[in-house]
Amino acid sequence: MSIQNIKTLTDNSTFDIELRKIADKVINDERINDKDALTLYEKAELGFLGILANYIREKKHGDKTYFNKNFHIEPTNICIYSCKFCSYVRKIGQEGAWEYSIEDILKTVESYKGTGVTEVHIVGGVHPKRDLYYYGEMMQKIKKIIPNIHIKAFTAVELEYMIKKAKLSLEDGLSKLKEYGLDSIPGGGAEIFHPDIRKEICDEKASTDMWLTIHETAHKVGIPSNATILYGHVENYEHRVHHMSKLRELQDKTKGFKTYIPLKFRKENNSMSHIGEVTSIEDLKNFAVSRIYLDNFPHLKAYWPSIGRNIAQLSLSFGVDDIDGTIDDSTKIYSMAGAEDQNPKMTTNDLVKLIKDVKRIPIERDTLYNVINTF
Ligand code: V47
Ligand code: SF4
Repeated sequence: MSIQNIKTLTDNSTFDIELRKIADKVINDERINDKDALTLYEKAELGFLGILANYIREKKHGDKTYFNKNFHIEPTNICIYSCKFCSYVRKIGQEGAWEYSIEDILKTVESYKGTGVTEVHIVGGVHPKRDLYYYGEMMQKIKKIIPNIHIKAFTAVELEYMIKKAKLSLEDGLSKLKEYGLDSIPGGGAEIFHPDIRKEICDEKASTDMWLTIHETAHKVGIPSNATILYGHVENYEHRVHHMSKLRELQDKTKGFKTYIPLKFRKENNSMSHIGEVTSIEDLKNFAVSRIYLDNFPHLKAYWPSIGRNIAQLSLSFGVDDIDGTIDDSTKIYSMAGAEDQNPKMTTNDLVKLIKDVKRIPIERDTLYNVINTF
């Protein structure tokens, strides 16, 4: 069904008046408010959401669907915090803990030399003994091996700790990291901003205000970033809208966010397993409402290792225009939490096929969405 048909459908007097008003706003390029977003979550059926979200997606990007050639480095899973949803955290000396040395990491980087990767995504636990200077040295050495690689690294949670440990202000700490080679900041650590839920699932780590301030300061010193939400656990729709409202507000101010990445809670091997997981319908619905609400975010990403390839492919009709990258089996966060892909890895051909199979145009991008190759 096209957007014209949506008009015909909603003009029908039996159609829900609130949903009709929201559809009119979308068609007229007007921003929806928090109450509208809640109404979409609570009342709208999936097909209706898909049409509105797809209308926005195609207006912004046409059929273009972005991916990149990337790999992850997770220097350590040792962390001073114990977020309840985290399946991979370990304490020093605990079975299953890892801490790679800079030499180990450089060996990994060396193995990607000449392969065409454009991005390395580096995140891990907040290790009590590792600091800003350690990670600075690591980044400098990485760039000696692959000078043009984009380093997207450290969640706001890791950044808060390392900058505090270095006794620097946020602005000075981030500027220093930029000098060392930090090019952008990934969206992790956001989880859910509402204080009631944040307290329940990750009480100890960086607060909502701190997460937002770190991203705001990063944007100020010229470091772009992403934003995530961890959804599908104990939060309700109001909490999700509250989360997005904080991001939309900051983006109005700085325009420094590149992409929004909803991350579905995966339940294996963590202390929230009993909660279970939401359905794939809920995943698609959440992508669609995110696309409709976050009008100032250029991109919406479905991170395929977290939801599986099939839902990532379907999401391309629900507002998503980016499916992250090749990954090359280099992240453990989702395999340890029970995601479908136990060894997440896709070749460029796999990604191109996945995108072309749903009649979209695959675009290899760099981290900042400059086009590298159109397929
Ligand atoms: O902040 C941890 C999430 C995040 C679980 O910016 C879990 O391009 C679900 O932020 N179930 C880190 N999620 C990953 C992340 C990310 C991933 C891909 C791309 C980008 C980007 C950022 O992983 C954490 C947390 O929200 N996480 N455990 C779990 N059991
Ligand atoms: Fe540590 Fe991050 Fe896991 Fe929380 S989610 S316990 S901060 S590694």
